[in-house]
This record gives sequence, C-alpha cells and structure tokens, in this order.
Amino acid sequence: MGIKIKIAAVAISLLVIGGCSTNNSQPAEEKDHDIGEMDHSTMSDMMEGHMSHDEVTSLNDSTGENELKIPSMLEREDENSIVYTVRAQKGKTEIFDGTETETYGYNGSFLGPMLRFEKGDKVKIRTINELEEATTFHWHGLEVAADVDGGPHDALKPGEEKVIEFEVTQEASTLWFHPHPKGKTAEQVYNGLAGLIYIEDENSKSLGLPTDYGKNDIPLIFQDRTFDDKKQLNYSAAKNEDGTIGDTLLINGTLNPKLTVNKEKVRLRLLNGSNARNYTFKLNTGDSFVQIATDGGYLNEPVNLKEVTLTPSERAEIVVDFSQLNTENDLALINEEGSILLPFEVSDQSGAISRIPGEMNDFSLTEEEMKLPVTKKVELFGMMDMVTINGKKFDPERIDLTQQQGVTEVWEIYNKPDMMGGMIHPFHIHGAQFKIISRDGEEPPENERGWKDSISIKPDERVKIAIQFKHKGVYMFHCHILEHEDNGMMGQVKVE
Ligand SMILES: [Cu+2]
Repeated sequence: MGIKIKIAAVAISLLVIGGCSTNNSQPAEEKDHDIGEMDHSTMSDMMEGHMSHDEVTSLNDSTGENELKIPSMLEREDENSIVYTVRAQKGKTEIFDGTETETYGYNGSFLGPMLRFEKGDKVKIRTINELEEATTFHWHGLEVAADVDGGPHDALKPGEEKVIEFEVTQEASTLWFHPHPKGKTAEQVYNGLAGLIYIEDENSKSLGLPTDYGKNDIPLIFQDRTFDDKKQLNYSAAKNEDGTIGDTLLINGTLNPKLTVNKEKVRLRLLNGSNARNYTFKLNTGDSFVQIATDGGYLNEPVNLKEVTLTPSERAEIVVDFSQLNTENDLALINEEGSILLPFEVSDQSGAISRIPGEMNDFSLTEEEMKLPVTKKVELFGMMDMVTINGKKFDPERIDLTQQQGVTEVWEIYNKPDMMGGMIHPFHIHGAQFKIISRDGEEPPENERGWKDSISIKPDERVKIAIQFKHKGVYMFHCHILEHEDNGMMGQVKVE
C-alpha cells in the first residue's frame, strides 16, 4: 500500500514536470532524461499514461474472491445456413453477491459470447436489436466490406434485425465486437455490450501454443467501472467527457476475479475493453513473460517483456509460464500503479505440454512500403467535448479521405498537444489491419511489429502507418476513448 501511495505522488510530480516541458516545447525524449534513475518505459508510462487531464482514479485491488468467468463459445447454427445469431439485449446481472445490476449484453445479460471463425469461413450473422434504443454491431479489427462493418450508418432501431455476410480472409487473431451508434457508443459499451472474436487458421493450429479455451488459453476483457450506492452502472453520473474512468475493475464481467491455473504455459489474450483507461500489465514478482500476438495476428517471434501497455481497444496475447515461476509467492497480474488486477492460484497439476515456437509468422514491412510518401495526414487535437480530427468534428455526410481499394498508402497521424500538455489518444481505423512504419521517425518497438488496428499516440507524437483496404465502402477512423469518439473525434475514409 505504501508503495502505491509513493508511486502516485511521483506520478503527480511527473505530470507537473511533463506539463512544464511541454510549455518549453522540449521534445518528449528529453523529459525522460531529467528524471533519471527509473526505468525508461516505466517513466514514460507514468508521465504519459494518464488518459485524462484530470488526475486518474486508482483501481481497487482485486480480492480474488471470485473465479474468473470465461465467456461461453457461441454455438454454430446450421438451420437456414445462418451460422450465428447475435442479439443485443437488456438484463440484470449479479455482479455483486445478492444484488442485481441492470446491464446490457449480447445473447445474455452482460457482455457477450466468444465467436470463433476460421480463415476462409463464409460467415452469416443474424444481428438483432432487442434494446429500447438504436444500436449497431461493429466487428472491431475484422477486414470486411463497409456495409457489414457496423459503423454509425448501420443503426438498427429497437426490434430490427439484419443478416450480414462476409468471408474471413485474415489470419489468426483476437478481435472483438461492440456497438458503434452515433453519440451512444460509450454508454452502450459501459453498460456491457462487448464480445470476443477468435480467428484461427492453419498456422495457429500448428504452432503448438496453448489452445485449451478457458484452461490455458484465457480471454481477459479489462473494463473499469463506477458503481453507485445501489450498485448500479449509472453512466450519466459516472460520465467524464474526457474519458470515463472507474475505480472498480471487472475482468470478463467478474468482480474481484482470480484465475486458477495449472503449472504450465498459459496464454492470456488481453483486451483493453475500457472506455478510457490505459493499463500497463505486469507480474507482481517482476518476472517476464512473452508477447506472441498484436491486435491482428502473431508476431514473427515471441518478445520477452516485463510489462505491456494497452490503450482502449488494443489487444496483446501473452504467455506466462507458470511451470517456471516460484509459486510460493503470491502471483498476480498488476498494473503500473501496483493495483492487483488478477491474482493467480497455481494448482499442483502440471497441465498440458505446449510450446512457444521461435518463429510464428511472416509479417513484414517491405522496403517499398517504408519508402512510400505520406499521402494522408491526420491530426488529433483537443480535450473533453472539444476534440477534433484535422480541426473538424464528425459529420456523417462528409467524406474526409479517399483511398483506392487494394492500394497501400502511408498515413501520418499526429497528436497535437494542447495548453495542458495533451493526452494519449488511441487511434483506430475500421475495416483493415495496418503496419506501423515509425514512431517519431524511429522503428516501432519489437512488440508492435505486427498487424495493428489501434495504436496509442502520445502527445506530440507523430506516427506513420502503412494501410491497405481489401474492401470498398465508407469506414470510420477515430479515437477509441469512447467519449472522444462520441464527441466527434472521428472521420470517414471512402475506399473506392
Ligand atoms: Cu481521444
């Protein structure tokens, strides 16, 4: 506890230093040198990991009293050749013992099932809106035609349904789905609308990685919430225009979760499903783990890390080898402040034999792609409800950018600081996976050399990405702080 308070105090003083540096127009790198001693990445996380101009509420430690819930795997249906049915609905959920909380969910009262696709699958999904308000079904990270992507143009009114069809053409990855109605995304996600998509392919099935769903292949959806004194999710009371943050962490909708594992390699598919909070995940023992996948697929090689940071909507797959850890200690996944997110209970059983191969993928950023000129510029700016992209707020009638189908272009995304220094914006583009060329002219870190659909951009940072769209139509690009998105920090690219 003492440590946590101390770190918080350092963080506050760093915010002050960060603010001064920005006013002096010092480059971000120099700021780190001033502070010396601490680990470089920890330092920058603490300085720029704040996701709001306000001080960020800490997360309560998980007491570990509830076993982590694992989302059910949605059954395939053969009738009428519709493969899946996904319903958005209202319900009541016992998040706290003995109390019902009003929530939203897909095919249940809270969150959603996991949808499993294989590369090459021709998928039909019957989407049904059983809510009392309009919603959409957006498949985050999926490379599909814009008319099935579920952006704000595709709202289903209460009681409406729509059958969508697409072919899965991308490689094995962990994606997710959530609503995207204009101005209401943040509240609907907050109330519980989010689910997972796993894509598998020949490669993923042959690598020998842990794949026993719920046993050694564990999805973890991280969402922070504020509950009122009646233990309800009162979005309008909790709402912050600059990103809604809560003091209570739910993982897969589980309050105070713990995860029981065998002494084996366990794959954790981390999804930051929060409206606005950033997480730097690490083990409380300081032990390292390996990252094996980014948002849209496997890394070429596993990357050894002691921590990994995810901003809203980003994913990372990591493998923790519990057979190699000292299980005499209390083991837990913690965040940058030391808050206990997920305690682990390690059983004596040795578990399955799985491996982490040295080579997992053939992702490449070509010389040609690196030499392409910047042909799209995107500038993120503002705070609260005054957020813009290229100086404009979202207008569904306006096309901001156009790009040819199947042609790779380089986008440069710049996070323009404001008077208070600015904040991280997680930038997401629909309908495609992209490659990071550079961050402020430098090669991206090893664990970002893979397919991405969302990228964190720090204040004053300039990022270059190479992106190609496989399909036509109008796609959204936006900040994935959901309140910023709802406040108009969103534009449209038309793929012709
Ligand atoms: Cu933002």
